[in-house]
Amino acid sequence: MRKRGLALMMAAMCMLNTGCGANEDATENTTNESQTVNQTEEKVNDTLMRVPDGYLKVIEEKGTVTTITYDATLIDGSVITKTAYVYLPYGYDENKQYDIIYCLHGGEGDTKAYLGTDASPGNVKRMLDNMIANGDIKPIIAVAPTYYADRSESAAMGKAISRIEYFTENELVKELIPAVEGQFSTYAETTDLEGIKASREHRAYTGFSMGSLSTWYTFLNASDYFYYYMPMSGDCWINGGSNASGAARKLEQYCQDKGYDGDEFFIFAVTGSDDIAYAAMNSQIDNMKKISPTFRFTDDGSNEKNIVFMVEPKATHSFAFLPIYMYNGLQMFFK
Ligand code: FER
Repeated sequence: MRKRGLALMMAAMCMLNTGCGANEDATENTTNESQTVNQTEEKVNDTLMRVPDGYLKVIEEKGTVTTITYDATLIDGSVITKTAYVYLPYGYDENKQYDIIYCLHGGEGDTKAYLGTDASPGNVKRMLDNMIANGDIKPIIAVAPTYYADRSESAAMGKAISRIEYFTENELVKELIPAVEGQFSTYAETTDLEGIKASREHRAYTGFSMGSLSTWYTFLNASDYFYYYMPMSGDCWINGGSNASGAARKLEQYCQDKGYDGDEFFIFAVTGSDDIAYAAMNSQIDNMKKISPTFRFTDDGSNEKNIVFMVEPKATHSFAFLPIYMYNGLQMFFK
């Protein structure tokens, strides 16, 4: 505890002093880092809270990971049975209502990426148990589905993009949500579109890498049904690739078309300074700051911020950082 406090103090001093590295260990990066890293440091305006020690351990008061199957209509119109993993918090009670988060894997990931299985629980599942047990967040349901028809599709990037577009426009709201929230108790009183819309303030969406792309697309394709978004390490591609100003323009135009004034959503965007997504994501955010009045990065007195962008020093493009990203993001959600 004392050690962590000291490290945080050093990190804070570090940010004031432009000569030292973005890492907590002030001695590590002094003179030989590239210009890019120094620019990165300037962007690290806030520090992500550390996941407390022991938060990835299996505990007594643990939730369960179960599966749900549902009919999913593919792009070609055929229907297959798909499986999603569902986390139910400790003491889940079908007479209560729960906030819910949908968690999407990356291009090469699958439905086990976040929660694992009940027999072999993943990092995020164990962390949810600990966060809930310690009162960091209220009990929530988490769902880990896939935008692929089957695991064999995960190798081809082009497939991922087309599947993500299709998933966020169709399957997500028309098939997956009704299946999950028809079976488990959320704030959706009914699972038709009206019921899903009415409960949007109790629904979040997150994803890593290509799952982050799917998060931006869910904003663009299904914002009637979700209030909270957590894109992790992935920017909003336009026509299959990064386009920072194009993405900012598209997101702002979408808000204009919807008549949004900025109170309709909250986005926690996050990545690592050494992540392959850093440059593109950072550039998108910079463009959003410049041209998108609907996205409010600061409180201006009368309006609260509706988007936060945080960068974890040294973090690379790895699932290993999901716990710290989600530990921080989840505590900003469902307020
Ligand atoms: C990004 C960087 C990397 C991104 C996606 C990736 C959507 C995906 C990489 C992979 O799956 O190999 O900014 O944004």
